[in-house]
Amino acid sequence: MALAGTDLATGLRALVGDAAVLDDADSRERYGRDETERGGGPDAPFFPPQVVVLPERVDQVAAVLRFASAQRIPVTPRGAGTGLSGGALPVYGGIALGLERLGRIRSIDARNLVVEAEAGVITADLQRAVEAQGLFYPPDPASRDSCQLGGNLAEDSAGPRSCKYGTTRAWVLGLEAVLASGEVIHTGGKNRKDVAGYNLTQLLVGSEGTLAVITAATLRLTSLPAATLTMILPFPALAAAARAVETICAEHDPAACEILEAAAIDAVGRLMPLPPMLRASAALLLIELHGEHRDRLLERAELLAAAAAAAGAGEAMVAYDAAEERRLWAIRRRVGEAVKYLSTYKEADAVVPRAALADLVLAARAAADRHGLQAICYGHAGDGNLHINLLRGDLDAAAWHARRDAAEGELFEAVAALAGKITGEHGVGWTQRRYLPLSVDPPTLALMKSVKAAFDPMGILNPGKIFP
Ligand code: LAC
Ligand code: ZN
Repeated sequence: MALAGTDLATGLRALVGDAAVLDDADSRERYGRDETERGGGPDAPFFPPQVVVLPERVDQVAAVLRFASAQRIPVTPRGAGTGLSGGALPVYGGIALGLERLGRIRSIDARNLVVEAEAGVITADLQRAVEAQGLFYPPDPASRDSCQLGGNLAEDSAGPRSCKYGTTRAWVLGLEAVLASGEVIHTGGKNRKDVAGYNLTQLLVGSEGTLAVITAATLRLTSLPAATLTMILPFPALAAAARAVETICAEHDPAACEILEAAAIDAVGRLMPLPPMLRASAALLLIELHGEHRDRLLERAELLAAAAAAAGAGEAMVAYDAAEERRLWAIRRRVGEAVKYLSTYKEADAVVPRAALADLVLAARAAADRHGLQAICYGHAGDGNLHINLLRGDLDAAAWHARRDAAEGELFEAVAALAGKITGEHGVGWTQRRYLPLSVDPPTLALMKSVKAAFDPMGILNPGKIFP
């Protein structure tokens, strides 16, 4: 039996103190949204929790979960709220459990190339802290200046550099997490090898806050690349750019290989000035190379440009210094935000085996065209992962919903036919649940549900997510 708002807040204040519990209208409003389809105003999903709890310590997280279990109250864990699939939305109300105050980097162990950090650490802060010691934590979601480690772990977030270095999960050696019952568990550790029991670490990564609340992680590091090179290859069409990716990745091992179509770049052009050459072509690949010496990378860039030219690319542009590199990457990172300013939109985060990327591009375009919608495509070409944004434009609500659902459904059918998945890095969350059966067969889905029941028998943790 769920408690009413005030009783709930009073009970929680007795456990974790007044300062950690917010139930004023502003806070409930703020924690009732994330970045999912935001910018679209009234269309953006909004589910205010009854109460917001911001613990500072793991024992407080445990106390909140023990209480929520006893009272059968839904708990929605949350990082910075930068998610794009509604994972942090408290769709059944209850408690929004923000981990933002668990913000300590507990240790940087340079001898073992490991960092231990709490869920609320901002990803870019973690990167800067290890980089100050010549070390490197590669995962780089577009939102890295504001998103938090706990959210990255819950969603298995990725970004451009996962092309070479893998997604967040590739860097996780161990976790501290709190179960729905309030028990604190520790999985993995600092060891590079560990087959002592099931790999619960990797089960929790990407579980979208439905199995346990991650409070801290032990992360693997590597050494900072000595040299980097960023280059742009213009193409006459998006599919042509997509077709060039296979060879580039097979032969040149880029750290990042991103694809952008002109409409994505134009959207950013409304927020900031752009170099003219970025506006001149229908599509671009933005590529980053990592290595030991700049000279070697320049030689590699020449080979890469020649291979791309054979696949239809125009003249390549290489960023001449670090400031220019940062500028190009800032443009890329702002695409998601820029699309939000254009129109209400729905984003599909489709991923296919890399060699099928051009087919995915064509399928996305065809699905949008069939239903008279504009689609803006960009994303992580090297991972076969495309962000397909369907825009509402000036359609009325009924037409928009009908066309959006039809186009999206056809797109995901095509993705399944290409042996792809409905989401590569944004998560199933709340917005993509109905499509999960296109990516997971019935016995596998049934097993996932029993895993959920084993971790969270009462279903209090982030209910309403992942499963159709
Ligand atoms: C990006 C986010 C939207 O790649 O995933 O920009
Ligand atoms: Zn992305």
